[in-house]
Amino acid sequence: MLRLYDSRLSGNSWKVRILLSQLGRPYERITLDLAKGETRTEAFGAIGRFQRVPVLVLEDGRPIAESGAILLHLAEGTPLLPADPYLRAQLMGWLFFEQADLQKPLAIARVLHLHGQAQARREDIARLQAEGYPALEKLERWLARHGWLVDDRYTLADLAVSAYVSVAHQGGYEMARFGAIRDWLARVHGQPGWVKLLPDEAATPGA
Ligand SMILES: N[C@@H](CCC(=O)N[C@@H](CS)C(=O)NCC(=O)O)C(=O)O
Repeated sequence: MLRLYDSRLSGNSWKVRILLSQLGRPYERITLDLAKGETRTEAFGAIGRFQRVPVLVLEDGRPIAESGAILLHLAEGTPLLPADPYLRAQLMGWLFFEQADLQKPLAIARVLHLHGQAQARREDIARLQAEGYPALEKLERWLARHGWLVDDRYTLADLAVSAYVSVAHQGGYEMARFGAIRDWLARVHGQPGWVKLLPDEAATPGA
């Protein structure tokens, strides 16, 4: 059976859990405690070379690190990953944009808020938001003109990009100004098999 190493609040791992659910793939979930340094052990380093979650271990024991790599591997041959090379390039463009421009400013601001450091680290959060807002604005501009990120339908790009955007408000981002993003998130969250990050969490910001 597939084995997923994740952590309770990891948005990158959440992407993989959404995809596994949408593909109906059973898996064993091993939730590490980041605060206890469980990703830093030698044993975990032997499985995940970057010592971060998510890591997926395939049925034959081979591990895959990096959420984007895991998503692409799992989605191969499914409608979530177009076969057409141009559409795939478009899709990967969104995955790279998410990792390069969007994920860190959203994720780190969120972690600081969740760890009660919003006041003490407000200058860091302001710097992160100064990076995060322009990326959100680019996403908003695209979504104001398109229903989906690629191919006019729900794909891996929507799944991957939406994860941290869904929880951006937890990092102090004011999301009310992003109407097209809000409507897109509602469409993404309504996809069959989509799962919440935490069972008791509201699906859509503000909901
Ligand atoms: N680019 C990586 C980022 C992975 C990442 O940042 N993982 C975080 C949790 S979301 C983690 O394991 N942090 C623990 C650490 O860095 O020690 C991916 O997309 O998988």
